[in-house]
Amino acid sequence: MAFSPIQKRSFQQNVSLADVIFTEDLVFDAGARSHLHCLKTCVTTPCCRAYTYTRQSSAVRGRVGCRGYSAVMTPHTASLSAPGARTFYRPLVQQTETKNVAVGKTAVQSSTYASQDTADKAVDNNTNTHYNAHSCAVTNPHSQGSWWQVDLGQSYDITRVVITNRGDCCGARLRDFDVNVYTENPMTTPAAMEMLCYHYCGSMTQGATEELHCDSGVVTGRYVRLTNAPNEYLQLCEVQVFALNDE
Ligand SMILES: [Ca+2]
Repeated sequence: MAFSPIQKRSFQQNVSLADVIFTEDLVFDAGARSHLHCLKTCVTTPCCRAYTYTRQSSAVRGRVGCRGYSAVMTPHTASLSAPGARTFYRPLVQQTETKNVAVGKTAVQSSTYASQDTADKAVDNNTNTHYNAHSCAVTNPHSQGSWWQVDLGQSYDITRVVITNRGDCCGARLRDFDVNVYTENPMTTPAAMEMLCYHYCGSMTQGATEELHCDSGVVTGRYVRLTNAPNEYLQLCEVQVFALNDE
């Protein structure tokens, strides 16, 4: 895999651990000949979004080497830095926008499990995670992966998507999903170009709300589609979309 300066710049040193919280999901734990080698290992390893690199000279008791993590911004604390380790993470852009541009917009999904589980329930500005609250969009399973899609009504420079998973049951069904962005509606334009904002690795915690920051920093488009792992129900109690041009 070619390694470009852009990829190198897509990581920045984590100068304040308070600003960025990681899950404990370790993607790899390996030796590294150099910082660049460690960076390359993360860039070329699926799901690696952060890494720590510890040089021989600065290691105290922690392992010398390179660890990669699947990083998400979640409001719980975790400490993954060994003494002497430097931590690097994506994304580069510090995101402060606060307006959810998806709320109330037109949503559709691949199928609807029960009559009240319609796609619009994921943009109804209600993050209640109990199925019986009737504020979750739920599909049937699909061999190609069930999907849910929102039309934002105009093009936005999307930076992150915030997903709320079902809380009363079956949270592990939401797993290994893609969040893609399109400029054209993929329902009416099958050849519409798909731009990946985020691939979620593993299952999301039941009842959790997680912020998924687009790997490339910003993805510009009008349609946001979430496609779940094949043969799973898709259960989304809320999907919030944040963008730079959210006026
Ligand atoms: Ca909802």
